[in-house]
Amino acid sequence: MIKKVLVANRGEIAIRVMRSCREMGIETVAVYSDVDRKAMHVRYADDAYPIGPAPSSESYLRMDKIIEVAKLSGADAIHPGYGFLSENARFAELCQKEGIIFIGPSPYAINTMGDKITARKTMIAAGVPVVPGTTEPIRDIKKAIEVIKGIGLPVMIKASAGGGGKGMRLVKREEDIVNAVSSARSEAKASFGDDAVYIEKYISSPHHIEFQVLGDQHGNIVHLFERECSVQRRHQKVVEETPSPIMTPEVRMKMGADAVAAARAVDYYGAGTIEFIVDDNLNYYFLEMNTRLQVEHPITERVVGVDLVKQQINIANGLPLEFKQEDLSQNGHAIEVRIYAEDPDNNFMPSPGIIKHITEPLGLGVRHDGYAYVGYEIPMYYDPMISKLIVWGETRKDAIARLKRALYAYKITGVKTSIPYLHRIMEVPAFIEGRYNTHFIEENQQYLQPRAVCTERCMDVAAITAFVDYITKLERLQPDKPQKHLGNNWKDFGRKRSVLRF
Ligand code: MV4
Repeated sequence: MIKKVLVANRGEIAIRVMRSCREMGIETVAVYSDVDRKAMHVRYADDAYPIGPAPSSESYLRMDKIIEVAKLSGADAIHPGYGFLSENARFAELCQKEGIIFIGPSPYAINTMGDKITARKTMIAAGVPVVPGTTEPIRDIKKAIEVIKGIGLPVMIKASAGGGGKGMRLVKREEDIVNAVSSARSEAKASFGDDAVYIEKYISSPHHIEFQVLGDQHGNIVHLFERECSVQRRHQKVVEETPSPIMTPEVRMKMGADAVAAARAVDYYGAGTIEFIVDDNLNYYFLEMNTRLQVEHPITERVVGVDLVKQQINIANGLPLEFKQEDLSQNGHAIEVRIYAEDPDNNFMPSPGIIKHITEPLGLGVRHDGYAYVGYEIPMYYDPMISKLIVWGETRKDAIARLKRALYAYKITGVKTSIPYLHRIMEVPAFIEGRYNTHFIEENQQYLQPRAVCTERCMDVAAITAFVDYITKLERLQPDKPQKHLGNNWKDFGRKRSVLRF
């Protein structure tokens, strides 16, 4: 049984993984780059080892160094988190070879799903619906034009090694085919070292709905229902919720069964996600499988009541799943928003810097997964996500109200954040009504612009601090004069100073 886990990651996810380890009585080892010496995950772990300079290619992506630290520290398993080495089949293999448990799926499953053309073929063989298109890489441009005429324009040209939008081209006109294929090809070559591209029919206003799956090493696979992830900006998710507001019980059952079939087709074990695009008539198509724990996993944890990291560790230990499909159900509604160190009022420019103040939201139904603390410098080398705010409510309406309450209380100074932008999203009619697809952000620009200053009272910590400073100064200047004129009503002071923008 696993006794010590090396977490090959940083930021909120490293801490998230260590929390479950601690609850399970498992020791933790952190690794860190030079700029992360003072990072929270280093403080949280039982043990911490430096692995190199700031660029991830010289630290968090260095398989050799990470394996070396695992051996040195006596870790018997490695959890890769998300990003970095989490979907690297060679790393999973290397762990195996070195006698270290990789807390994740088999190298075979990672490889098969990592190559989108192979994944499509495998899904077709498994009877899982895929977007109409090709199952072989395009070799001959003349043949490609024939195929596209057969499918009908518009189409998408996609890189087989891609995912997440890289190496992807939308083609609307026949005369653009040749250029689109060649530019997709060269982008794929440059990004992935593999220029294989394929064709899919374009689904015009899709929803992005994904299913969480869990499989053990004995062939048991269950799904933990869906996550609606259509609120995205430049292929970056901004808001995720479960259940999806557009789902029906019938379609949910069918998609869940297909998600399990998709996982079964690669003998999947571990936690994974099947991504579907879904049109307005609830026709759905397999898009890709993510063979890792995802950023948005907490909404599933909250609604289904399962600790996904604990399950990953149990699965890696070879234990059978402790529940069957019929034991699982969705309870209430959860929403997650991602807080980025970016300036939403200045084209989402990254805003690295030192955290001067942070008040995290608390209270009933609120979870905050982060890693920032006062004095910490958000480095510019990694993903600018600083935290995730996850709320639960009995209904979708309750969850939205709770999220707005939590965003109201959430204060970060020192860096710009997307908090005001997230607040604005919660006021968009289409979001409130649950009528949105992947075009939500572009279609609702008018609601998402910075708003006029709002003069509502805001009793934030900055205001209270400013008041106390003010009184202290007065008392120092006039020690004999009781400061009665302001009374002890700091709320007045707070009201005067408050500037709440969202
Ligand atoms: C598509 C599509 C429409 N039709 N494929 C974007 C990222 C990558 N995972 C797949 N993506 C898409 N593939 C076909 N055949 C539209 C998108 C897409 C999208 C998908 C999910 C979430 C947000 C999106 C934003 C733009 C385009």
